[in-house]
Amino acid sequence: MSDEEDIILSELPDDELVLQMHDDLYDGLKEEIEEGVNILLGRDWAPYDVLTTALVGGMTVVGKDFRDGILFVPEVLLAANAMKGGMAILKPLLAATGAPRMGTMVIGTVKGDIHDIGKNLVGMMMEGAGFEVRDIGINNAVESYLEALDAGDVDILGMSALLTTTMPYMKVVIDTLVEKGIRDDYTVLVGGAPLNEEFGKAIGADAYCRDAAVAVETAKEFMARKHNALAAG
Ligand code: B12
Repeated sequence: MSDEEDIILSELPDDELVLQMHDDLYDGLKEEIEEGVNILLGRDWAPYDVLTTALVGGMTVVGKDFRDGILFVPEVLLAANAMKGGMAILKPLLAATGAPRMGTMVIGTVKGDIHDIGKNLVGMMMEGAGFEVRDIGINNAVESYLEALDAGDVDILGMSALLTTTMPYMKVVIDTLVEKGIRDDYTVLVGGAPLNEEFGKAIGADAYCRDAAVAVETAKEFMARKHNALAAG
């Protein structure tokens, strides 16, 4: 039996528990991640801190080793699955802030891209901030974005891309909105690890957001501007 199996998560102090959770995420141990999340919550950690420190922090390590060829797709899938287990516990807590309704966001990952953890996280945080979130999933062609926007009452369009090969597709979607004369009906927010502010500007998005917290702040700012503009007539 390895030392690893002797570790009792609930007996670790916070900082060691977080490091252990990074290891467990790396190893794709979903049950351990769920247990760790519950322990931290039981120790009065804010759900957002559990999310960023224990889960996103762990995924950063996974990302590095994936990039360097130390981890491969099957392992990363397991890590993603463990991460989702933890996120499922946090989701209702992040959404239950009782914030007033802020607006509606359609969010989806672009065509050719199946990464959804970041998108899901943004959706969770937006819900927590009082937005209605319509998540249209992964691998979205321009038609499915249009369909979701057509459903009505949408303020914000959020697009996610994690691959340098799929991020240009965001421009295809925005250009289509322009062609149809509906671009200005929406605030377009874009995000994903390979993007940056310059790219966001170049494709005609309203803003690039580096993480879910920035997404919430940016969305709130744009909603406030919209309300002010409406109030000014
Ligand atoms: C997990 C993962 C996978 C999982 C995805 C599981 C899932 N359900 O999502 C699996 C194993 C399936 C996978 C597959 C592949 N992957 Co991958 N993957 C990753 C990894 C390790 C982590 C991504 C992640 O979840 N991060 C954690 C979240 C929380 O962060 P995030 O996504 O960046 O999101 C935050 C912000 O970006 C922002 N944000 C994100 N979206 C949005 C949207 C809006 C509207 C806003 C406002 C903000 C926002 O807010 C989020 C929260 O804070 C990254 C490494 C990395 N550094 O990103 C590689 C990475 C993205 N993958 C990569 C590659 C190459 C692939 C594959 C092509 C591998 C292969 N050979 O098959 C395939 C592609 C499949 C496809 N067609 O999409 C490369 C991309 C390289 C590039 N330059 O394009 C990366 C960078 C790894 C690397 N360095 O090589 N991958």
